[in-house]
Amino acid sequence: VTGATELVDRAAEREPRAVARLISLVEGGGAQLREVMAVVSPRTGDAQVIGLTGSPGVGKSTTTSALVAAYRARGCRVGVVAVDPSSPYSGGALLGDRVRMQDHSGDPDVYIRSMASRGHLGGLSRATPQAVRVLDAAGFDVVIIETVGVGQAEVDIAGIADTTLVLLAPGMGDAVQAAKAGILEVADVFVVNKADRDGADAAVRELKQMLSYADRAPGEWTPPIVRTVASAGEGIDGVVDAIASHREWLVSSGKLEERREHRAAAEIEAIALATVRAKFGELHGSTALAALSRRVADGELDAYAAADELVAGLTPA
Ligand SMILES: Nc1nc2c(ncn2[C@@H]2O[C@H](COP(=O)(O)OP(=O)(O)O)[C@@H](O)[C@H]2O)c(=O)[nH]1
Ligand SMILES: [Mg+2]
Repeated sequence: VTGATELVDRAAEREPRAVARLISLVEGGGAQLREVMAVVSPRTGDAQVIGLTGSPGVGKSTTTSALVAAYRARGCRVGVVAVDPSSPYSGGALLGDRVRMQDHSGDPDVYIRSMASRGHLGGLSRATPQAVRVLDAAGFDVVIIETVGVGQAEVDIAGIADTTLVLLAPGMGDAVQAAKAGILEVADVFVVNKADRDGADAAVRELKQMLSYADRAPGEWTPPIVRTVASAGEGIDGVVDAIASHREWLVSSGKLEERREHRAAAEIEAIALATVRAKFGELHGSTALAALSRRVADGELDAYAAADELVAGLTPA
């Protein structure tokens, strides 16, 4: 097996197969995951991570493709992680996505990866944060994560991305939905796509009104609303500008550091909890647990004290 360092070097030299291999390794979660992450982590921190979420059909994939083209035109290398069970970019489930993304196929400075989502309703893949780190370490200047906005997904993506775009389309009752789902809190930029359709003005008005209700402390970021016709590439420069403005605000306000520390904390917590859970799994049916269970059942020990004993026993040797 090729060493992690060599793979990361090759990925940075724009070898798509090395990038693919690294992401497969982190997705697989096997023994090499740790090795890869140890090599990858010190090389991260330069990529701008953009999250893109919204209901199915609002134009996320079309917008992603247009953004890839816009960033390529600015000389950036762009990685895309598409976490969308309903429309993988490859695998042939949706011809539309495949055709659009073919615009970028053969470009070594664009890497697109579909990942299966964790839940059946969408959301992020377990390995999404690691995949983003791999792309960052491989020298992609911009990493776009596309995910369907269902349930927890928006909140998850806001935890990973530096800038979160929420896409809406006229006539989908999306603004109301957005308010309900708490999307207003996670959106750094609103994109009203399909502005070629009736109802775009109404959607923008509705959004503006909702934003005006939110109390923002002085110096807080106010999400701009950008109109696009992603299928025609219209308004995409406006989205790029809005992302750049948000980025400037993140840096000048110190929020970028704060967000990245929150992200690291969430990542550590998830890994630590998974480790503890795995250790508990090993314990299940163990003699230690059996002995404690007997004492609790007999009323000799309370369950809290027993749990304390068990947790203390989990400390790695
Ligand atoms: N009229 C119109 N159609 C669009 C626009 N953007 C995307 N579409 C179409 O909307 C459909 C869904 O787009 P897609 O990007 O797959 O949406 P996703 O499910 O959010 O990823 C496709 O048929 C697109 O061609 C737009 O700005 N105007
Ligand atoms: Mg899509």
